[in-house]
Amino acid sequence: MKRLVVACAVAALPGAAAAQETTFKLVSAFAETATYVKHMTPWIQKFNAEGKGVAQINFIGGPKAIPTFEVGTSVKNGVVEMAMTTGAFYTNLMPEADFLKLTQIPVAEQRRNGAFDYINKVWNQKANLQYLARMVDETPFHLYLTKKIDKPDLTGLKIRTTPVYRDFFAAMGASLIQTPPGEVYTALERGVVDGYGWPIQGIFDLNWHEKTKFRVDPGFYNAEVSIIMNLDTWKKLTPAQRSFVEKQALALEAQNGVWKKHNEEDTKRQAQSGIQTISFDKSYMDKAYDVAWAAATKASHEHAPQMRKLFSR
Ligand code: 173
Repeated sequence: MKRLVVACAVAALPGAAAAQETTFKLVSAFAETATYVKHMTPWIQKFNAEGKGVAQINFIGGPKAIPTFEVGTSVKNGVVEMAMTTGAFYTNLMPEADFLKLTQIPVAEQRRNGAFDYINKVWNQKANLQYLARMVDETPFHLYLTKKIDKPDLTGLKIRTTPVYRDFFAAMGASLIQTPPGEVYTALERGVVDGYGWPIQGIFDLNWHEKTKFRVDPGFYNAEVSIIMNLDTWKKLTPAQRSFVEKQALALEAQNGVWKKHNEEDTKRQAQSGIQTISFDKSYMDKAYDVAWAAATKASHEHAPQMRKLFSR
C-alpha cells in the first residue's frame, strides 16, 4: 500500500509540470516560403522565448503537412491545436468563415465594436474554433490575368478561385477553377487558367509574376489571414496560459502596420516586372461587395446581417 502511494506521487509529478507548460502544434495553410509564414516565424520565436514554462508553439509546416483545404478540419478535430489560415480555406466548416474578407474596419476596431466577440461566438458554436488573432489586414484582393480585358466581363475566361472570389468572378461570367495556392503556378503554366485572384501582396512568393500580364484595379475586400485554435484546447488552458496567449495574439496584431509597406513594395515590383494595370471605376468594387453580401446573406440568414453591421464602415 505504502509503495503504491509513492508510485502515484511520483507519477503525478510530470503531470503537474505538464499542466504548467503546454505545447501547441501549429500548421500553416500557406507554403513555408510565403510572406505570411515569414511574418509569423519571428512571432513564434518570441512566443516561445517568453512562454517558457507557460506555452510553446511547435510549427509543423505548411500544406505538405496538412493540405490547405483540410487545415480547418484538423484544428476543429484537434489533430493540431493551432493554424495560420484564412476563412476561405475552411468554409466546409461554416459559410461564415469566408465573411472575414468583408471587414472594412481593422481588427483593433473589431475588438472594440464587438465584431471580434461576435466572430468568436460563431466560430465557437459552429466550428469548435477559437479565433485568436488576425495577422493580415487592410490588404485588398485583385484579379490578375494573362489576357487583356477592356470591360469587367470574364465571359470565356477560366479563372482560378477560392471562395473569396467565387461569387464576384462568377457574376462577371468567368468559368471557375478552385485550387489551393500551391497549384496556381502549374495551372497558369499549362494554360488551365487565364487568371487568378490574390491579394495585392504575395504573387512573387511562388513566381506567379512570371506568368502574369495584367492586374485589374481597383482591389476589393480585405485579405484576412488569422491564427485559430481548437476550442477544447483553449478551454483547457489555465488562466495564466490564456492571458499569455491573448497577450501574444495582440502583439501579433500590433504588427499589422507592416502590410501597408509590403503592399506598396509589391505594387511597385509588379510594375517593374512588366505587369500592366487595367483600371475600372468604383462600381467594379461596389459590385464585388454587393455580390458577396448577397451570397453571404443567402448562406447565413442567421449571422450575415449582424456581421455586415459590425464589419462595415
Ligand atoms: O488562396 C486565395 O486566393 C485566398 O483565398 C487567400 C485568402 C487570403 C490571403 C491570401 C489568399
